[in-house]
Amino acid sequence: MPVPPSASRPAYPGDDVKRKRLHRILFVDGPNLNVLGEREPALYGRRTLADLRKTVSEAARREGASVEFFQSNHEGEIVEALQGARRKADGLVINPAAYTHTSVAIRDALLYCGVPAVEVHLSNPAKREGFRKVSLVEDVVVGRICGFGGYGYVLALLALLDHLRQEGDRGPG
Ligand code: CA2
Repeated sequence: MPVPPSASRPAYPGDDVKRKRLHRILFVDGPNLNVLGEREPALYGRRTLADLRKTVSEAARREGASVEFFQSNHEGEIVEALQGARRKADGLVINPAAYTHTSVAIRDALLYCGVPAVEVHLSNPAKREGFRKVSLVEDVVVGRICGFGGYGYVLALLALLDHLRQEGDRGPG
């Protein structure tokens, strides 16, 4: 005769497992990254943005995170994506591309967004022209990953997830 479920025992196997929500990570790419792989392979590699996204999605699946991607050549659209991420994302990986060096608007939107962010660059801007040595977002992100090509996007994901897990371990108090 079947035993009725009791308060001390789960009704079904696995019912007692507390499932954690997946971390939702938004990847934001700035101007000209839509044509990645088409020119300047010595600087940026031969892989397209679609290739990088596939590799990132595979890493996210292994890590148990969910990822979304956004790219725009327009500063205002990037600002709006960051504003929207305030309630929808747990973390951001952002390559602001040329806007890294110029955009107060993107910096302000990152601050408004308020979620932990990692700045990523395919090249190492510190080894390039003087104007690329300035980042207007470097002090509002958790950290930066530069100079590892497309693999930097995976490194950024892993570093961000580790940061979010440590934040979770500390708990909201
Ligand atoms: O190294 C990076 O990831 C950069 O953010 C790339 C930007 C550059 O302005 C930053 O200083 C560093 C450039 C984006 C991509 O530009 C392309 C140029 C030619 C062909 C394909 C992409």
